[in-house]
Amino acid sequence: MTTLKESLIQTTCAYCGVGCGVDVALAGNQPTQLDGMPEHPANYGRLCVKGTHLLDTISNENRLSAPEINNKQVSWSEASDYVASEFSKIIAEHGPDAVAFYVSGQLLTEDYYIANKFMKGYIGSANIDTNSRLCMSSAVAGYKRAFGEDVVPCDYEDLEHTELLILIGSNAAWTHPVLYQRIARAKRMNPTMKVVVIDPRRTDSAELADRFLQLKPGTDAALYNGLLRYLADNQLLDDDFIAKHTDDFATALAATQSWTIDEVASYCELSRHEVSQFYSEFATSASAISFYSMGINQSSSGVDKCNAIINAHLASGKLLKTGSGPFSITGQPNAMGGREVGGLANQLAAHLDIENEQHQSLVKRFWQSPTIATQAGAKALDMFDAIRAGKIKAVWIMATNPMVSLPNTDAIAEALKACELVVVSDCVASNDTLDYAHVKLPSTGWGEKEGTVTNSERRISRQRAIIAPFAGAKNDWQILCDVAKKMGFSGFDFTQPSEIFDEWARLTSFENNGSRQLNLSALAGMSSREYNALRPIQWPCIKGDNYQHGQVFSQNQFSTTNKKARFIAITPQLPKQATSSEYPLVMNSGRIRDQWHTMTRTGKSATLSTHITRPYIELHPKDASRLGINNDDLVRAQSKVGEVIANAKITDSLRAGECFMPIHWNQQFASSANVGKLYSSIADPISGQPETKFTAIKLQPVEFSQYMDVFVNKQSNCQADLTAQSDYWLKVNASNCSQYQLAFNDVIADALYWCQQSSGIKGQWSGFYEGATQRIQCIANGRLVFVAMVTNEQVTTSIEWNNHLFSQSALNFAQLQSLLTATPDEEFSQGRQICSCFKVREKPIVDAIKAGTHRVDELGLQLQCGTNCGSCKTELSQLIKRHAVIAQGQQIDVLVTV
Ligand SMILES: Nc1nc2c(c(=O)[nH]1)N[C@H]1C(S)=C(S)[C@@H](COP(=O)(O)OP(=O)(O)OC[C@H]3O[C@@H](n4cnc5c(=O)[nH]c(N)nc54)[C@H](O)[C@@H]3O)O[C@H]1N2
Ligand SMILES: Nc1nc2c(c(=O)[nH]1)N[C@H]1C(S)=C(S)[C@@H](COP(=O)(O)OP(=O)(O)OC[C@H]3O[C@@H](n4cnc5c(=O)[nH]c(N)nc54)[C@H](O)[C@@H]3O)O[C@H]1N2
Ligand code: SF4
Ligand SMILES: [Mo]
Repeated sequence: MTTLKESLIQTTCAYCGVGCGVDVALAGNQPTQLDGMPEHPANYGRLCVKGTHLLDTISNENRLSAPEINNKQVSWSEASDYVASEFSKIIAEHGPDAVAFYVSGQLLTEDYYIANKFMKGYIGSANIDTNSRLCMSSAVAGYKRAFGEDVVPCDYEDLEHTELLILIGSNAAWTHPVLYQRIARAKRMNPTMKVVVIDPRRTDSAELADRFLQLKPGTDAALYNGLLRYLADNQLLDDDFIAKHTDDFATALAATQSWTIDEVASYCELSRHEVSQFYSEFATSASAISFYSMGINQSSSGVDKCNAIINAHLASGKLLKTGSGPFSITGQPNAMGGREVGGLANQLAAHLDIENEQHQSLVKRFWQSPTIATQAGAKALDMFDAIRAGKIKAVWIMATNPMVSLPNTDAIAEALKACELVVVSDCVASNDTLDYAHVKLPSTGWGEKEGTVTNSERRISRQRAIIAPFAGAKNDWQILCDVAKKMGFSGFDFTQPSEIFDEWARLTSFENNGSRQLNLSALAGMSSREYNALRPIQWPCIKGDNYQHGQVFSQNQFSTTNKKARFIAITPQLPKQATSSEYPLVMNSGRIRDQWHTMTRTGKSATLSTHITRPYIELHPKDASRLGINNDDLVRAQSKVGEVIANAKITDSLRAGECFMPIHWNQQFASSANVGKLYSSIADPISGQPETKFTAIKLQPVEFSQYMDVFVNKQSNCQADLTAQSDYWLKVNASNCSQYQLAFNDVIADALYWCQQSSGIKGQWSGFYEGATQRIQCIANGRLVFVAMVTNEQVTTSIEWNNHLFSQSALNFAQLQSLLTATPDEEFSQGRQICSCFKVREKPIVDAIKAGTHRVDELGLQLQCGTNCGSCKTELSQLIKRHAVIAQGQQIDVLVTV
């Protein structure tokens, strides 16, 4: 017997900006196991639930095997000829600003570098923007204003050494779980460490909080303005730091004069005590970190919020010291890489300024390029406006799905429809944006690509291929280089990513002379072998410098002309999409634990899709009772620009008057659940980041005349689109079947006939009534292939149970009986899946809690839940709080260990 050669490849997780290292074991060419990389400084072996299930997502399902022009397959050579000639034609006729690239923080640095070089140095326009505009651009602008350069002045290690960790506008327990677990561990090791969570919603992240400040949405700048005033009023400033290393303190302080504790408390809708306690804790803690994310950035005044936070750290000297600093956490795996290479329309590569003549000349000379962009291009929202107005005539979208992620979806659809040429490079065959593509270019995806990414703490790691590229797919940098060469441009003769990286590293140090922190000179000149073997490394990494790699702003020297940091005077602003009597509720949006963005990848994993199986709108019990909405009812949310429908989830974790909806579901999975439809195209005037955490809506229950819960066996060869004839639908994927939850405005007279006709499945069909409910099923060759339940109110049965039934070659009598009565076996009626790694459901957990297990770790010992990736520990903690039977005088939070 021959044994397959075993090997191990080290790569980086495809998802969030924590940038965890992963070890993939291969037998022959097949990945067999995936674990956290023990020595990677981002995660030291840990992975969250998404990282743990990465191998589930590298299936060949939904891939394009060749490029397509107008839905017709063509060769790569035809495709790149076409894109090159169409772009050239449009540029010749209308100038370089008539074309645009819309790229993504999910590209690798090498891809991103080429895209930027192509547009800014060769096409000669700055019309290249990225989905990081929707994500990090406020943070970028905030750092740039304060420090003169977009530099995150903290490391993950700081999280372990801080006395006060402020999670503000971040649900890290779900979005950056490995960092959250790291914070949880630090807190256990240092009981004096305090955690404050600031969010209008009580999220899972609040489980760790000593204090939870449930502020009014959009008021964070006032909270931090008040903090600056408090520090000054109580002589708690770091006068020495302010004097030596900063400018403009007096004006920034003057802008805070009206923000007394009382004023802040009333504006933020917090109690006076909550505010003063937070201020005094910040002032008296030896160190403090403000860990911020989308609750701060995605705002019409996001940049000011970032600077209000930075101001407080500058004033107290709580930065550039262990355990301190304003720490903006990046979302995507390579949002930081994009910021470095100039993926945003208002910057050049290597942190150089687009409107600075010296910088323009520096980049142009380095590239020896025919031209260089000299003014900012269109930021994402403006780019799509310009497309709609016909000013931009060709757009090339790479690795992002704007039909879901940009606000005001209907306006984006209009733009794409109006555009002469829409080119989309993606690693899936269908998503909401590909529907509008004239040219579809199949890219390689995670696991097939080679290159680098930079994480939230400026650490560069290699992504390495673990499998061969999917047939027909090409790397993004290659696709770009092919087109650039066909447009007649030199400077794109790269044969491998190491050559691109080398050029990139050299650019960062070219005429740098200490003026920019972003310097990778120690990584320039690597051979391809050295590049392949590159270990995770933080920038700055300067050749021959005895100063430690990764140390920024040493001796408090910032990147401004006089080396001083700048205070910014902040006038807090409320969100622009304000409520009114017609639209009285607020809609907030964000992420869930087990899905990634538009679900093109995590949606492929049956395990990840089981934690939360459908889109929902959270609302407060008071609003629910006022509007006559019950839990699970279908509800319609309408704003000025669009509407969505999803199931209601009533919870007091929100403030009354506010709702929340996840961002993930889209037209591939549901008829109308894309929350982006509700937001207007309103953005921060400086960063251009859209306000996608706050819009005004009205909510009402929706009723249909008939509902159908359908399960179709994947082996049934059912090609028909069951959703086409329904008025509302939701699709959920499992390994053996797809579930369709359908609803109809008009009753279908003969549902059995409808199912037969719509599915096109041949077999033994049967249907019977129990009261108003009709159950329909079809068996083909002894195997169950179709099940439907037709009702006059929305009901759904367990997808896991149906999935299990579909896996059987023939059903036994008991299974047939249970099917007829729609009663799942005991095993499948255990409630929601809480722990995705060990598939532990709610019921056994609650039983154990009621029987006296009141610690998360003890639940793990009994049931295994939470003992692998730990992403569910916060939910376990919530279940303990909800269900523990507590003796009088006992304190529950002593028993909960996250
Ligand atoms: N599971 C999962 N993880 C992810 C992602 C994913 O899709 N799924 N995406 C990644 C990406 S790209 C990003 S950008 C990050 C985002 O990571 P986060 O920013 O942590 O995630 P969000 O859920 O978008 O929003 C965070 C919180 O902001 C709160 N918020 C809303 N308005 C306000 C406000 O006015 N003030 C304050 N203080 N808070 C407010 C929301 O209630 C929400 O709880 O997650 C990354 N990680
Ligand atoms: N309302 C609301 N809207 C939001 C947000 C919010 O909180 N609320 N968050 C915003 C934020 S922070 C973000 S980051 C965006 C994310 O939004 P998007 O970037 O639109 O979401 P993704 O689903 O990650 O889209 C990535 C696409 O790239 C493809 N892809 C993956 N890898 C590769 C690759 O290597 N090459 C190529 N060519 N394609 C690839 C995937 O198949 C997918 O189609 O959403 C934003 N929109
Ligand atoms: S925290 Fe999770 S999603 Fe983020 S990089 Fe690590 S394993 Fe991947
Ligand atoms: Mo993001």
